[in-house]
Amino acid sequence: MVADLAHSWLTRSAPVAAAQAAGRPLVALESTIIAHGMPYPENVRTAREVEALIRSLGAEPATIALIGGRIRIGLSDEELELLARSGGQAHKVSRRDLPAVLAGGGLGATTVAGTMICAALAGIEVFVTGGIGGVHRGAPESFDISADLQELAKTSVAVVCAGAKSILDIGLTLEYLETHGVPVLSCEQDNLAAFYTRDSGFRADFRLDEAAAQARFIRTKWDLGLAGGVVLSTPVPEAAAMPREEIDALTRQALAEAKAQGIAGKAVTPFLLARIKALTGGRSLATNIALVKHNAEVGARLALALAHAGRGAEAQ
Ligand code: PSU
Ligand code: MN
Repeated sequence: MVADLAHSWLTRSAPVAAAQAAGRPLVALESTIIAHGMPYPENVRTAREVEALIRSLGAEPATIALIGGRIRIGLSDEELELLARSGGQAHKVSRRDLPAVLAGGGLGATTVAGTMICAALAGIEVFVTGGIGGVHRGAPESFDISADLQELAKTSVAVVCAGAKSILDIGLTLEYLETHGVPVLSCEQDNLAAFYTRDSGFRADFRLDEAAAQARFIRTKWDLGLAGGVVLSTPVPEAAAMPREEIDALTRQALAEAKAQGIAGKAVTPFLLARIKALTGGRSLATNIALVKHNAEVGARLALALAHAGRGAEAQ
């Protein structure tokens, strides 16, 4: 009953509905990265290129946002443009904000947590983003822990990302995920990626390079009734990665500025991203775009593999 009521809030685009009816693999995409994570016009260009990339690999992209009181699964070009031009005026929608923005009929850009909720409702198992939110540095004082982590604990969607940004406390983020039983998979390397840089210095829980192996892992978790997400980390391509010392120094500077200006709550992550972009003269944006595209490739392959991976022990 509850699920039926929830479904009454969903509107699928025609391509998404057709793909699902045909049993083709889908990949969900978030919209906070468009409205709050990147400036115009790079944001909309990246969104379109990521969608095209996923399509070229045989999966259907489904960018998710809240528009006019509906949860929209799959957006038109004009709708992507609307979000991209919102200049951060769109609401940043995490679990807490979903009912307010839906009931109010406003424009909502979904975070990792918000997108996971909507993807799960729509029956989409794979979701590609840039980097997940996490435990912020100084969280023992500020209590700033992204709602993304709680969502990973309970909502059964695989989240493909370039790890977590070094604006976060990656060690504490991994501790939190372990406590909540969220497996952290890595491909292409043993360690978790650190968004702008390839190596966080922390080992992921399991390294699985092949999409088929990733899909078997994920299918087995869900077969067992172990609800909740899986993180699949993959590093930014070498050529686009930023030097670690540089990004660490700029991160410290941006964090100090945020503190001095009293930036808090949901404004923290967009502020840090924008400051790091300014401090790197735009180079961090190029890195961000490259990593999202690479994540899209890994995510599309995973979606295809999951579509082929049967359920149950015999299927293995
Ligand atoms: N990572 C990025 N760009 C982003 C975000 C993460 O590279 O725009 C967004 C995601 O939507 C993520 C959110 O879910 O920031 C986390 O925000 P917070 O720390 O306020 O939970
Ligand atoms: Mn926060």
